[in-house]
Amino acid sequence: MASQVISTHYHACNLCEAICGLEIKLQDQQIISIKGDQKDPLSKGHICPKAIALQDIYNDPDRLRLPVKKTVNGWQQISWKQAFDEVASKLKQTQQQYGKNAVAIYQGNPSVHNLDAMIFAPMFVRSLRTKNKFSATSVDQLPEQLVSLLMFGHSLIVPLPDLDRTDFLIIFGANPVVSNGSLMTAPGVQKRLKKIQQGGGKFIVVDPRKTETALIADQHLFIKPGTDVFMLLAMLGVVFSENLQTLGSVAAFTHDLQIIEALVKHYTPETVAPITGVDAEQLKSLVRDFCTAKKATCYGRIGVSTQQYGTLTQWLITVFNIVTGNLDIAGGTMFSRPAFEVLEHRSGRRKGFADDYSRVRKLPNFAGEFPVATLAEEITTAGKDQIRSLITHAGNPVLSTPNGKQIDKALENLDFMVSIDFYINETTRHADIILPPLSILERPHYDVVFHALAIQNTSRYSVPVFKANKKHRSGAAIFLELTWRMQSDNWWSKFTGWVKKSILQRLDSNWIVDMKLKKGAYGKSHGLNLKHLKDNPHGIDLGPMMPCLPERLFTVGQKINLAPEEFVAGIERLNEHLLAVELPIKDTGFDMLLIGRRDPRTNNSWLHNSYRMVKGKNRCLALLHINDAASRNIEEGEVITVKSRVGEITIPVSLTEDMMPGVISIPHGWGHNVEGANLNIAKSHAGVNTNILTDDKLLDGISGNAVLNGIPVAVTKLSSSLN
Ligand SMILES: Nc1nc2c(c(=O)[nH]1)N[C@H]1C(S)=C(S)[C@@H](COP(=O)(O)OP(=O)(O)OC[C@H]3O[C@@H](n4cnc5c(=O)[nH]c(N)nc54)[C@H](O)[C@@H]3O)O[C@H]1N2
Ligand SMILES: Nc1nc2c(c(=O)[nH]1)N[C@H]1C(S)=C(S)[C@@H](COP(=O)(O)OP(=O)(O)OC[C@H]3O[C@@H](n4cnc5c(=O)[nH]c(N)nc54)[C@H](O)[C@@H]3O)O[C@H]1N2
Ligand code: SF4
Ligand SMILES: [Mo]
Repeated sequence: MASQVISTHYHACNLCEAICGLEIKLQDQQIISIKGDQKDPLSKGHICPKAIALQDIYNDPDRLRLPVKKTVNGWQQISWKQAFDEVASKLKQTQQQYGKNAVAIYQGNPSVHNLDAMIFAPMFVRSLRTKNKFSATSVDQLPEQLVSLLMFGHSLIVPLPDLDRTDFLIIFGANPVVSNGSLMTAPGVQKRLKKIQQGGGKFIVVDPRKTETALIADQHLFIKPGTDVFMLLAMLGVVFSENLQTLGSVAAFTHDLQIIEALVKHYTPETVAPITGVDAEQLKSLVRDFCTAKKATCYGRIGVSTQQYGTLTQWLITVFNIVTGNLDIAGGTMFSRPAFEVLEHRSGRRKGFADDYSRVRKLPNFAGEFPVATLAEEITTAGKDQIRSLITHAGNPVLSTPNGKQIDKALENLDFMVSIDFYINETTRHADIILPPLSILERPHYDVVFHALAIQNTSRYSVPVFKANKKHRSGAAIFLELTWRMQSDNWWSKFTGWVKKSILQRLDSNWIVDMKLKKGAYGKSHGLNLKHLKDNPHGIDLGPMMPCLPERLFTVGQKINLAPEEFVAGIERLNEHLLAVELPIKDTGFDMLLIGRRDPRTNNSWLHNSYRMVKGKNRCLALLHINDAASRNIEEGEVITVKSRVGEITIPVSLTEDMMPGVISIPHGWGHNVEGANLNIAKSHAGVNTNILTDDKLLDGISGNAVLNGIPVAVTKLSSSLN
């Protein structure tokens, strides 16, 4: 008989950047409800439809709990000892035969949502001594981080829109009503946006699609994909030509305003309108309204980061915030002060960008990593330092990185691949061994990254909801064991037997969280430590963002570099680049531009194994303007062919007036219909991999970030492309 005892647990949702607090009720060790924690000082009860997927992941029979090995008879469970022995021996064999750089690692997005990975993965990565490191950064926020590095001196000083106190917000290329916000941890973002309006403020969306966010905005401006840089140049042009510039509180330590003025003066709303599609008068009033608002902030995200001028666009957004006097003031663009400090002084030996170049395509590294768009060719191109073995951690590059077919094929060429992941999916099916860590509800959590990106300073620690089975391993244990084995030729090898075991046990994440909290900004002032957080399971409010410049700058002389030379040179090359993009479109019939989107019940590529997330009508659809459909004789619901330089897919279409004509939108993360993956997704809901179309050769020219928006494609009716 079921016991009546119901227990209540508080835990963070780690699926997206909103880091909502959850109230989870259990009966007989079964989850009976997942609700928003009303007392969480940041999320205040907010959750989205994805939160319940945590229950499905926990219960999912397809989720691996123990290591598996690929054999001629399929996947077989093996012991942890055998798994670690074989992984270490294979990786070392590659190193001995071909050198350290022949082993590569790719870390996916959930790595930054995972406490164990944040603390222990870096040590493991260092133990490999390879320069072939890759991550989801280069299909995501690389431009923002590069801008922060060159302007503020550190890649983690990320400017955040002070949503709760602003009067005027411009959003470029983000759809926070669906994505729940990114590089802007702001759970319940829709409520916060509505509050701006209720207080008499406004927000405006600039996007090639009239999105869910645009629908509730005060104004929506359609923009041609990839042309935001021109719109921003013209916006800055208006600031200077109408003499609206002011550096405000950052004037005393901001360099090079005159370089910006000289750079933008050729760009007027009228000259850029034919490129961007944005009406000149509307652009002018946007700038004037922004400059007359008391507190204003301009924010851009994935749609402007993962495009051809991603870095320049993110740079100009930050410049726009600065030269209108809105940096480091309440209601403008500010910086967090997290309880767990993420800014560390670097040695100064390396600058963190372009310290090294990739072997095949000579792409610059950032924070020690190369752009993932070059991973496939680094595996398939023969020569010294060719990648022979690969480790993937919490990632699915086959579905998430450009030219998906190419990377899928390249993974077949590896001598050895190990994945640290709990699903056999489109990528990990190529692994020889899979090492599964505990799921989120079985492990403690402190959000190192997203507290640091939150628009309100708070701190919260979650104890595991479920006690882990002793036979299973945490991510910390996996990384420590692998580090120990890969470092066996140095100091770590001196420790053996119980000494090693006790070091491994003591070195859990909790100890480090406690130390960091005590040493951090609120250690003394608020008595913040692990015990204090355990005693306050809803989390602790540490107040709104506060002005913190120039103290928080890491640049030489603590100055803001308004005009880093790499970016200025980028603008000077802009016109040449534009020609280069336009030409292939005209020559090849790729006359439409592909962009992406997200769906409320998806999380990149990996929640689709939860039936509750995919049920209902198929949502992996191409969105097309009715006129583009009419001119191609395409009807609602029909299957169309979309073709790019590198690939071709077929996908059902949904017709709308909410798309800019000439633009097609397809969500990423789908395409589960492949052989060898052990996922329980019906064919009708497997969707299509849009990254078969994105081009690994099309990159943001400055950072090497992948271009995932603004891909030239040809769109045809299925039958007409078959003849
Ligand atoms: N066309 C297009 N492509 C895109 C984007 C786009 O907008 N358009 N967006 C890009 C962006 S922003 C991102 S962040 C990337 C994401 O790309 P990736 O990071 O490569 O892919 P994910 O889908 O996040 O991969 C999740 C994997 O992590 C595993 N996982 C989940 N939690 C854990 C954990 O705690 N530990 C371990 N070890 N594994 C775990 C899951 O089982 C799954 O296999 O996709 C990018 N790709
Ligand atoms: N439900 C759900 N939430 C998620 C995720 C998910 O997969 N599902 N993924 C998480 C991750 S990893 C991230 S990084 C964040 C991303 O969060 P967001 O940045 O909000 O991402 P999107 O919702 O894809 O919004 C990008 C927008 O850019 C627009 N766009 C495309 N090209 C251009 C262009 O050239 N110019 C302009 N101005 N706009 C353009 C698209 O139409 C789209 O509306 O979301 C996170 N949250
Ligand atoms: S918004 Fe993000 S963090 Fe909040 S419940 Fe949904 S997936 Fe989880
Ligand atoms: Mo992302």
